[in-house]
Amino acid sequence: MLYPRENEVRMVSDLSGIWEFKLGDETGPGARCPALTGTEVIAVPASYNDQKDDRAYREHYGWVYYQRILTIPKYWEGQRVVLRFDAVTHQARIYVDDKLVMEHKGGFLPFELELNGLVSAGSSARLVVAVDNRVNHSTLPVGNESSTAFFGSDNPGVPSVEAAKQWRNPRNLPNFDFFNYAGIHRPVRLYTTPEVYVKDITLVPDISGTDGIVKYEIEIGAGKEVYDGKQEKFPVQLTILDAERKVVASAGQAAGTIAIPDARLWWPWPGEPYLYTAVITCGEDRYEQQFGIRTVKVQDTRFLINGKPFYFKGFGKHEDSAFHGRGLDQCLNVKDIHLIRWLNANSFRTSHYPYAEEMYDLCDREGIVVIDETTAVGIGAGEAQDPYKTFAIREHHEEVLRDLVARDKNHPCVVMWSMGNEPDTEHFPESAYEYWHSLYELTHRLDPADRPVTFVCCQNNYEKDLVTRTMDVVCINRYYGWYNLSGDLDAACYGLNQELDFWEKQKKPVMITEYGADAIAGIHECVAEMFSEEFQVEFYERQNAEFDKRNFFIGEHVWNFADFATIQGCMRADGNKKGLLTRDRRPKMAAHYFRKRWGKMPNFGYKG
Ligand code: BDP
Repeated sequence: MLYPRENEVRMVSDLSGIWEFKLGDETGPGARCPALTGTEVIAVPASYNDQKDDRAYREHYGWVYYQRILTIPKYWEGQRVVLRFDAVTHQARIYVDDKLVMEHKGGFLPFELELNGLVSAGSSARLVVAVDNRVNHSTLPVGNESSTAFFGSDNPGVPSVEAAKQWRNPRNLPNFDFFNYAGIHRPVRLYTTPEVYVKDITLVPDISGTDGIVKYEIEIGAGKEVYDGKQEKFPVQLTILDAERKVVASAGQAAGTIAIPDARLWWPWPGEPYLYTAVITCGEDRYEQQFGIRTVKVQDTRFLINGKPFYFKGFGKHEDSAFHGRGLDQCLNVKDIHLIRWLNANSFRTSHYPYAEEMYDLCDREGIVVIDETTAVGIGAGEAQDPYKTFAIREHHEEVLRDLVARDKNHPCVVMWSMGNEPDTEHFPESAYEYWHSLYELTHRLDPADRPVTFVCCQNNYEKDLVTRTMDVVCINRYYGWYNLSGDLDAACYGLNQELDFWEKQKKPVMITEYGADAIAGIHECVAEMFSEEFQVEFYERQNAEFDKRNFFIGEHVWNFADFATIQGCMRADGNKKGLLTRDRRPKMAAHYFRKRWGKMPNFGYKG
């Protein structure tokens, strides 16, 4: 799905601002939704949870309602008018003048609908967005339906959410470790296109000698018009511009291959992340799509970008900040990109969901490498239940993969897809293999550029796990010295080395996608113990020394870039404190340590 961009023929109107808001309950709205009364104010985009200091907001369970008037200007007559939601978490029902016009499941990817026929140019309509924040065994991310909550609400006296309702307010029991923020998290926009319009663009770059080669495909959509696909009626024109907007190549078909002589490549920072622009015209429409010329390939135990062995230095992150919750915050995104550079890092994973499109645009431009992850976090329910046989998630998971690849396929910053985080691969290894391996094949088929595909594996019995070793890159989350062998870094390094010996035999590239220790900023000790800043530094120093000895080891992503909000619980003091930075982006000692370490490590050839 193309990002809405304004130009000489397309208009974009951002509906961000103050909307009306009302908490609902577990009974969702039906086919009709009458006007809301007795509303409160709410900012869009942002999570609703922290906008009012009220437990009812913070811990809400079920539906909420957003309302505003939308107006289609008279001068948009004759245009296709589209209402686009970048992300509504987790489930949305859209009403135009009382009537249900669209439903969408999944809280981190865009969806849109044409308003032509619903609201005419020169008139207004009442827009209501109903949003459900419930997570359970049929949603991604996954919520618990019994007392096996991830952190916190783990009460052995509560056999199920249903039973708990007898004496406790119903609540979400996330099977993931980030606060279950909800609401309209990203912009809502109206945009126009001519009736015959550029619907989609696929650009697959390659390198041949000094030339850039781009395989392209342009899909044309038609509103009321009948698009017959014939060149004569709606000729498609593709023009490639360099960064100075000089024409470097052009073609007159909707699909083909185009060469860019003496191309400048997209390199991760501090290399030059050079971007070209594809300008597509068809009939009256015009759309511009930026892209980079770069290749990605896994070869033996190496991860190659433009043919050179890349070493990942960076983090798992979250979209998370004070007041906004998980809502888009462009200022924070720019700050984070600058901090990533300050730390001399080169990459991050969009743990544990697709991020806002604006962040990928920044990463394209600033040369930050991204591992793009789906919302599949928390698939597992212990040894008593095979999640792959009992959770109704497969169809939705496929849909998320499809929509994610369709949304992000043209970003040069995206170098690998992560199908999910820390599912159960240990208790039901065969089921897990069946599930993940078929999705792995699907993802390869979905991506026209055929990027490497992986998923991120939980600390487990790695000998039993049949899936992780079959991924293009083995991505492991490990907490030796924290959740196990707590505080004992000698034993932690021993355990880690045992495991690295195992992975070495698999002859695959391996990276650590999470490792870390909580450190509460300001706690200092001479003899480093858990939760102090000194312990966090020592934890990383010791384990990094082990990674440095291993040739097949292609990257280190610390957990986490910054402290972040989680559900309250006895394992969390005001959230997860494993950040190198505090939640308000102040560096802990470990940030200074990594800044020095990464400053000395090249992007390419670190392991020869
Ligand atoms: C890992 C999860 C991550 C958590 C982290 C932690 O992937 O989401 O935040 O542990 O416990 O298991 O800090």
